[in-house]
Amino acid sequence: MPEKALVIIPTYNERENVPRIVPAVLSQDPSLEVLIVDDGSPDGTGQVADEMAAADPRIHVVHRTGKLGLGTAYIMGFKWALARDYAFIFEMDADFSHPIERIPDFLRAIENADVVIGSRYVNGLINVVNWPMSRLILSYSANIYARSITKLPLFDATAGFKCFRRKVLESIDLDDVRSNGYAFQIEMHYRAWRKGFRIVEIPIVFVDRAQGTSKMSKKIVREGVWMVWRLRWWGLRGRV
Ligand SMILES: Nc1nc2c(ncn2[C@@H]2O[C@H](COP(=O)(O)OP(=O)(O)OP(=O)(O)O)[C@@H](O)[C@H]2O)c(=O)[nH]1
Ligand SMILES: [Mg+2]
Repeated sequence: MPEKALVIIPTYNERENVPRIVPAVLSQDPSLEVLIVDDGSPDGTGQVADEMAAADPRIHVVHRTGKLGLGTAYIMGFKWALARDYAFIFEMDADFSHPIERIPDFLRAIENADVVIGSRYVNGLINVVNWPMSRLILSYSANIYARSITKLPLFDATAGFKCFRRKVLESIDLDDVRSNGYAFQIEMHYRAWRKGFRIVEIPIVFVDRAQGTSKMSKKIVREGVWMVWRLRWWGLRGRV
């Protein structure tokens, strides 16, 4: 039996995207399964996902009662995966920003790594398509800021398309992870790096969503601004 991989896709109002993205993911490799973590989307995404799961044993869904944030959605997904026999666990957005056809490259790279990150900014290149300049500047400067404060040796510290080897998630205290917005990505990278895991960045091209709406907010940015200081503090104290 080949080792199984789970692609976790958190959703909030992604009704147009879910029926297209899930089959696209599953077609990349027979070892793949999908877990949708839906936060009671008012547009009925959860129901659409349930119908798909009923028709295909490789599709799974968990529901939460309201919009509780991306970070806690992933934590729930990680715990779900660790309670089962998945060897590799992916994070991926539902909005086609992440190039699905690169999943086989992640599976190849993880053979010699513990975490594989799809990076938009490897070697100073900027591989982002269709973002307004303001959003690009925000993301790029957030990366420089996060790197300079935490010393995290990554080009794309806030990347959201990645694959973890199971042991990485097993070794992180998931109940201790604090951040919920895009700081969540920084925090997971930081914790994995501090534990000495092998982190590899592979270049990807990130494309802005075509369907549905963004959940980016000022609150998410604010959380990122102070969270990196907290991580640095934890690092100094040897807490993570
Ligand atoms: N379950 C759950 N999913 C969420 C939540 N917030 C965002 N998501 C999902 O997380 C993924 C990333 O969210 P996006 O809205 O694309 O956020 P973003 O990528 O920062 O913003 P965009 O620029 O619009 O792409 C998408 O699949 C969303 O549906 C949440 O609170 N709960
Ligand atoms: Mg997005």
